[in-house]
Amino acid sequence: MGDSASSFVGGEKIWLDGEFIDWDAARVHVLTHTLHYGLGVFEGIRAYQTVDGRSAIFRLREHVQRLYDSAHINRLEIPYERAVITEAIAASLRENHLDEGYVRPLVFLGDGAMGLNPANNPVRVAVIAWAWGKYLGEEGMERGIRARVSSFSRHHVNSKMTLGKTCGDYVNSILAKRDALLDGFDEAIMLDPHGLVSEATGENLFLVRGGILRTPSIHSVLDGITRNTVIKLARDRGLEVVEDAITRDELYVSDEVFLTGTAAEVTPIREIDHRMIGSGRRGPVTEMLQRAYFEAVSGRDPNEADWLHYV
Ligand code: PPE
Repeated sequence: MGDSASSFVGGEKIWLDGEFIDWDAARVHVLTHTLHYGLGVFEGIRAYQTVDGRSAIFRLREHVQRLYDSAHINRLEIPYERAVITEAIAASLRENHLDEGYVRPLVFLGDGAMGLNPANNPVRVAVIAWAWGKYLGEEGMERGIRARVSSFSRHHVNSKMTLGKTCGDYVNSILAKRDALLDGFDEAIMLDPHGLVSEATGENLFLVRGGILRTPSIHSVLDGITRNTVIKLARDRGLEVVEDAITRDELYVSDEVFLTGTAAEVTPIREIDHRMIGSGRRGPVTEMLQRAYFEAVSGRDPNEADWLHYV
């Protein structure tokens, strides 16, 4: 996960089941159901310092909505009102004195019964905030990263259910990511079971070809909030955006390819499967959208003030 993941620094407080407790006290029993079978859901949210010095969470409403949607898809009932979770997310930044940071709400099944019918296991919620630098490295943001198409397929839509951000689904991502890193790449791009391009291990994918922005439709990918953001920013700037089926070889002949995600933000790809993409460096459309993205998250874009939730 880039160099940022290895330099993890713990914070002060974690919100667990309704209250803030000391960071080191937020531990769970080994019978925690989600630990065994992966049925849990989570979010990844970023807060940025804005131009006026205040800190703002980017698209908090949409992230909270997706958390509840993910839970609903998996038949997990979150035992708190949305307003409580929303406030816990903002408070987690304040409690840990973070002006900028990443927030991870996690809904998981606690201990109780083992086996595949977790009828009475408690649904537990944690909200954890920490400082997280550039997901794919500072250098990658400017130069672009090197990716490979993974030999692992993305889940079939009727197995993963792509609108849910489900813990266990990430085993698939970890398999692809670790192999890509071991083989000297920065990230893996995954194909769906039909062989069409879906997304990277924790990011959506876009390409630019003939001046048109193209991205796989949400039938095999997470409905990324950064993806949605970039589509709007691009359209507002007069770019045509098509949500479509994309083949592997189309990646190779694109002028530009980039990834989007809360953690990865907008990260250019300069090479895929040992083939140079475009000119082999961050392209002009990617750079323009990257700039537009950082203007939006930092409150410099007055058109997108609605997307900010001040901490
Ligand atoms: N696809 C996947 C599979 C995915 O996990 C993410 C987010 C995205 C697309 C982009 O979605 P959005 O963040 O709404 O634009 N991945 C999160 C987890 C990263 C991690 O390593 O943990 C994230 O970016 O927060």
